Amino acid sequence: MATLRLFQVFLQQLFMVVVLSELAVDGQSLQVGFYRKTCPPAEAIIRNTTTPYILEDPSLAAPLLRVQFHDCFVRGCDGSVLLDSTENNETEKASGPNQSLRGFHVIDAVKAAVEEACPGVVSCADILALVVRDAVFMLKGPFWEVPTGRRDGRVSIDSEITENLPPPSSNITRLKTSFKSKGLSTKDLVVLSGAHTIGRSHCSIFSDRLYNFSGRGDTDPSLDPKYAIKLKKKCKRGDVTTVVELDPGSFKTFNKDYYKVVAEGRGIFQSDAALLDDNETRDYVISQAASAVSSTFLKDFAEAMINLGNIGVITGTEGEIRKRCAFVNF
Ligand code: HEM
Ligand SMILES: *[C@@H]1O[C@H](CO)[C@@H](O)[C@H](O)[C@H]1NC(C)=O
Ligand SMILES: *[C@@H]1O[C@H](CO)[C@@H](O)[C@H](O)[C@H]1NC(C)=O
Ligand SMILES: *[C@@H]1O[C@H](CO)[C@@H](O)[C@H](O)[C@H]1NC(C)=O
Ligand SMILES: *[C@@H]1O[C@H](CO)[C@@H](O)[C@H](O)[C@H]1NC(C)=O
Ligand SMILES: *[C@@H]1O[C@H](CO)[C@@H](O)[C@H](O)[C@H]1NC(C)=O
Ligand SMILES: CC(=O)N[C@H]1CO[C@H](CO)[C@@H](O)[C@@H]1O
Repeated sequence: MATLRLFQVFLQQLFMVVVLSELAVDGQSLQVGFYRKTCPPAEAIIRNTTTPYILEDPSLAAPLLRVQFHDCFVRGCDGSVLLDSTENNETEKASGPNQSLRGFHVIDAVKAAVEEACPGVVSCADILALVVRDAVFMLKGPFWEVPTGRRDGRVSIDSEITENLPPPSSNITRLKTSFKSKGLSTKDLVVLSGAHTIGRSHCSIFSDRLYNFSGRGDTDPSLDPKYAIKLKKKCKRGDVTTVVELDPGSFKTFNKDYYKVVAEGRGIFQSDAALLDDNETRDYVISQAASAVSSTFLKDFAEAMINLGNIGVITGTEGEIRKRCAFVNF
C-alpha cells in the first residue's frame, strides 16, 4: 500500500515537473493573441490597413510573402529584412532591387497605424507575419492564426543572404539541406514552394535554363520543350526587365495549380523542377497535381507558414520593438 502511494506521489511530481518545464519553454515561444492585453486592436488595425493596399494591387501579396521567407531564413524572423541600409551598413534589403523584394511601404504604413494606437508595443517582425497572412487570405489562400511575440533584431547584413537563401539553381539535396538547417522538414519544403502559385520572376533569373544551361548554349532538358519555346519568346537573351508569371493564369490566386505546373515540367526555377527528384517531394507534387477539390494544400500551407514563422525568433527582453520598421531604435 505504502509503495503504491509513494509511486503515486512520484508520478504526481513527475507530472508537475513536466508541466512546469513546458510552461517555462512556453514563456520563450510565440503565442496566438500575444497582444490581446497590451494592444487589443492590433490585429484589426493591421488587417484594416493592409486590405486597401491589396485590393488596389493584388500583385503586392506575392512580394510580401517572399519578404517573410527572406526575413525568416536570414537571422530568423526578426524583421532584419525590413531595415534600410545606412552609411556603414549594406542591409539585406540592399539586395532588394536585384532580388526584387517589394511591398515595404505597406509594412511601414501598417506600423505607423499600429504605433498610433499602441506606441512601442507591436514588433515589426510580427507585423510582417500578420500582413502576409492577411494578404494571402485576400488572394483566396488559407487563413491561419499567427503566433506572435517576436521581437525585432538590430542587425541586418547584405552578405548574409547568399549563405542563407538557397539560389534558384538549387538541386533537391541543397534545398533539403537548406530547409533542414532552418529546422524545416522536407514536407515544409515542398509545401512552402507552393508559394510560387502567386507572383512572378524576372527572366534574367532563369535565362540560363533557356539559353546556356550547361555552358554549351543548350536548354535545360528538364524543362518541357514546348514551354521552353514559349518562354524564349517572352524572355530574350540578356533581358533583365521582363517578368513572367510563376503559375501562369493564376498568379493572383493562391491555389494548388503550382503543383500541376511543376508536374508538367513547367516550373520556372530549377528549384521548382527539383521537387520531382526526391520521392517524398515528388509524391506530394503528383498527388496535389492530381487531386480535385479535396486538396490538402491550403491546410498544409497554413501549417508550414507557422513553422516558417517560428525560425530563430527572439522573444522576451531580447532585441527591441522598433519604432519604425526600416530603422533600429536609437
Ligand atoms: C525553395 C526555395 C526557393 C527558391 C530557390 C526561391 C526563389 C525565388 C526566386 C528567384 C524568385 C523570383 C524573384 C524575381 O525575379 O523577382 C521567387 C519569387 C517568389 N518566391 Fe520564391 N523561392 C523559394 C522558396 C520560396 C518560399 C518558401 C516562399 C514563401 C513561403 C517563396 C515565395 C515567393 C513568391 C511569392 C515569389 C513571387 C514574388 C513576386 O511576385 O515579386 N519562395 N522565388
Ligand atoms: C476595422 O474595420 C472594420 C470594418 O470596416 C471595423 O468594423 C473595425 O472597427 C475596424 N477596426 C479597427 C481597429 O480599425
Ligand atoms: C552594421 O554592421 C556591423 C558589422 O558588420 C554590425 O555589427 C552592426 O550590427 C550592423 N548594424 C546594423 C544596423 O545592421
Ligand atoms: C547539388 O548541389 C550541391 C551544391 O550546390 C552540389 O555540391 C552537389 O554535387 C549537387 N548534387 C547533385 C546530385 O547534383
Ligand atoms: C555560356 O556559358 C559558358 C560557361 O559558363 C560561358 O563561357 C559562355 O560565355 C556562355 N555563353 C553565353 C552566350 O552567355
Ligand atoms: C523513398 O525511396 C526509398 C528507397 O527507394 C524508400 O526506402 C523510402 O521509403 C521512400 N520514401 C518515400 C517517402 O516514399
Ligand atoms: C549583389 C548584386 O547582385 N548586385 C547586382 C545588382 O544588379 C546590378 C545591375 O544589374 C549589378 O551590377 C550588381 O552587381
